[in-house]
Amino acid sequence: MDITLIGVPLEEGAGRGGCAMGPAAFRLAGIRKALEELGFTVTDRGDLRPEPASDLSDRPEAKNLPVVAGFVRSLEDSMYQAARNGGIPIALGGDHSLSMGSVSGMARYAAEVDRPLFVLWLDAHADFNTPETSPSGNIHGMPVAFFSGKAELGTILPTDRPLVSPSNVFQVGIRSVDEIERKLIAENGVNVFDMRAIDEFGLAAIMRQVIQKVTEANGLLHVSLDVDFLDPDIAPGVGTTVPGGATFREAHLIMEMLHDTGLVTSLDLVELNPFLDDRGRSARIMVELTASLFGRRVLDRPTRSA
Ligand code: DIR
Ligand code: MN
Ligand code: MN
Ligand code: MN
Repeated sequence: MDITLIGVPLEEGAGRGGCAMGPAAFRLAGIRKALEELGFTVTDRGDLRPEPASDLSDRPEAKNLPVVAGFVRSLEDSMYQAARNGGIPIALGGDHSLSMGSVSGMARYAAEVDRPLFVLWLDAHADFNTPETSPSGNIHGMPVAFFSGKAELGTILPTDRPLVSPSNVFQVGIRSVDEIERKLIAENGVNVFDMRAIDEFGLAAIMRQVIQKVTEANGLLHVSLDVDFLDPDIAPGVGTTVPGGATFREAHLIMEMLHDTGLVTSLDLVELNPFLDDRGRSARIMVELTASLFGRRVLDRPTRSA
């Protein structure tokens, strides 16, 4: 099986700079070698070099739209092409606005092979703002609304592109949602498992539900991992830390359970800000989690139930 790495040095969707250094930090933390050791053939496509979209203009409620749009267009096509060539694309971010492109590209591929696309959104935030509801104007708070067709952001991508139904989006780890955003996720039927749900039911029970839904529908599964899903004590290298995040073991459990299903067909690693990191710890934990997702395990046998 082939894995394609796509660097996306985009930081203009976030409120502060630094995410553009993310792809370099993932490479330095050894993402390629970790995947090769698991038996994958890895192609690193280098970093995308987008053309800022000259047909779109900057506006206060969607900051840096032309730059974000340039990356999104380019990534949409790169993800689609990599999947179409039979590989698993991994977007190395870059801020979370890049998921407008990665998810849309996978939605195009899913429509072509006539299978539904599901998205597992691992994040402290719901990222379901629109230019009208966003308190910050930062586009990294809008990607889920965008690929669901609920955020009007001009013609970043064709309006007749395949969308993802919000009911096919599973959000896990959520603990910071804006006031109007809260109404939007409820109205649109996004499946939200907040930190309370994790505390109350445990991640294994939540993941079994997600896995069952995707399996029953014969779906493709895109995983979008925001560094701030993790507790800031273990992953400080992100601009929007929120206390009370997932632990090291909780995050690994998700990855290990997903690996056993073989459902995952694409991945985003986003919001890593190496400028804020502590000696590469956050980059390394993201690489470790990626290795777990693609099959690194402690023992060479299926986990037994106790
Ligand atoms: C906040 C913060 N909800 C916003 N969002 C994100 O600006 O829309 N922070 N995604 O990482
Ligand atoms: Mn996010
Ligand atoms: Mn976040
Ligand atoms: Mn592991």
